[in-house]
Amino acid sequence: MRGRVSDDRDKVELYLSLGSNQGDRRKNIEDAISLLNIDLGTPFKRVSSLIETEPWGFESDDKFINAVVMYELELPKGYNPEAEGLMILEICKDIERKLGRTGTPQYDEKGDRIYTSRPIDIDILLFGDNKIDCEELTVPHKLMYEREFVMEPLKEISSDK
Ligand code: PH2
Ligand code: MG
Ligand code: MG
Repeated sequence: MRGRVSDDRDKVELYLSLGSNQGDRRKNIEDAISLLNIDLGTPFKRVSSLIETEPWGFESDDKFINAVVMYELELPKGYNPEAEGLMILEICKDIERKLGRTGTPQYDEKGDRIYTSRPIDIDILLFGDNKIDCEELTVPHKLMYEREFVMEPLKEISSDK
């Protein structure tokens, strides 16, 4: 029995970005984390400071509150990263809907995303060392390195220092 749990399971760090620029922004972030704790089946391991940021990539008078949260997931050795990543994505989308996010993503004629204000956005930044590139999900997040509102809180709590 010795070390049974750690022998057949991998610890995987999951970093999520949280952003809100509508409604009670702090409460939206806190509620999202509470729901993630439940749906991911474990309390978060680390959370960054909540920072106020200017909208990036679109114009709005409504500033964001942004944060990054880290979960340490225990997954079976040999787990399928894409399948697991898509399950996590579904959890994030479900919580976004629960907290009042509506509508589907819109794109301009060049195929770039048109951003709009939202009560909550939850994005997967990093999922261990996994690289995922499928229609629904790209990990590491494609634009994270260009976004200060992601990198500043990520650096604050990163294990990779
Ligand atoms: N999210 C975006 C686009 N622009 N700007 C800020 N400041 N914070 C965000 O979370 C954010 C953004 C797309 O998801
Ligand atoms: Mg986003
Ligand atoms: Mg998103």
